[in-house]
Amino acid sequence: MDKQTLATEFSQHYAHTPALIAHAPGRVNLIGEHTDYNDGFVFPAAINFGTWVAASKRDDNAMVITAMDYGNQVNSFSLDAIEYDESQGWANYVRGVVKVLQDALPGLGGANLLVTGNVPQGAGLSSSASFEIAVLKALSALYGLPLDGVQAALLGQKAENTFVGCSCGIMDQLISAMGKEGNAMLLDCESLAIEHSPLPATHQIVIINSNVKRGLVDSEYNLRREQCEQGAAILNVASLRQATQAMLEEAKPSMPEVVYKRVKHIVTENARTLAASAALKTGDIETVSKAMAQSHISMRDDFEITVPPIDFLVEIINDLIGASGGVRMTGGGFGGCVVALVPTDSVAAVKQCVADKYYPATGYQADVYVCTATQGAFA
Ligand code: GAF
Repeated sequence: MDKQTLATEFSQHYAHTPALIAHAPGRVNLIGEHTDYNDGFVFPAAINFGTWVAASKRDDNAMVITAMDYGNQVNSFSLDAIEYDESQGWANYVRGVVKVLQDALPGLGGANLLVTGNVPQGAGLSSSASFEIAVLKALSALYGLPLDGVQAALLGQKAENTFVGCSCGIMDQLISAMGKEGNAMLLDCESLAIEHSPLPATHQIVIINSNVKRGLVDSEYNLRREQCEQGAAILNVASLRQATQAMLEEAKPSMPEVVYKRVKHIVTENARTLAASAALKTGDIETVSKAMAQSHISMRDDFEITVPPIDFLVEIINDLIGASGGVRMTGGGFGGCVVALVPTDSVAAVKQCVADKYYPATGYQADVYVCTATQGAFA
């Protein structure tokens, strides 16, 4: 959606022009899965799919939101009483961020919002984080509230944890707020230190949507988090960031097998994330390739968050590109997308391979997006 079209739509809904338009991107995670809420490392990039929010001030205490992608449904509430709305699930992302923003910073007033986006939903590309960050950007700009990218991300995460009910980590909100064009971002989820890292000009980010859908809240995501916390408690560490392979092997006899496997994934995934991000810097694609392949196997066998159609996509793309690129599931899991780093001259072959093999083997139709890494949220 271009800004002009959104502004025109806004005028039709609210009978005046918007004061501003904010945008926040979705993300793809190249490697480092479920490590964020264990204080570990992740390596995502912001992508050229996102959420747009057009906004104007109101002179009362009401928030009025029109969702273009839900048949122009309207949800409104007073800043004085923000409750969870069972009837319009999408509205709770706005209600949640407004509540935490209001608690964190004084000066917020009512607003009219018009929202639209093109991040595929339930696909592991962070449509909800992009929605949260776009609303936070729009409202903080509208009311001149001093909210930087890291604070916005922390508020978005808090809204999701405390209001929406998903115990997500910080990765999605932080990359949506802080992404840099042409770069992936190595994020230390303990210190929140960020290192932008240019993506190689020789490769493209190709995302293959399996179209196997599974909402995070409904999935086993929260259970994985609990199992990681159980592992940290058994190992007597504050978070699995401190766990090592040696500690894990020593504690193995006193650990339920499932917890052992979850911890093993986190410990090895942190190491792979650091190895892959360092290798990408020096153009060592073979190491990146290996790390992504092992990451997928670990998500499949130890963290148990992949599904057969996703495993199939990874297998056929891996067979095709080998060590010239990398491929793995991306995001929370239980469906969603595969991310591949593909040499530019192999992109057409990857598309063809998916078109030829995926539907006959699985009964699902895939969508393929050749993406660019974009800048984070702006207003
Ligand atoms: C989801 C969560 F929102 C993130 O915080 C992260 O844990 C991810 O799943 C898995 O790496 O996107």
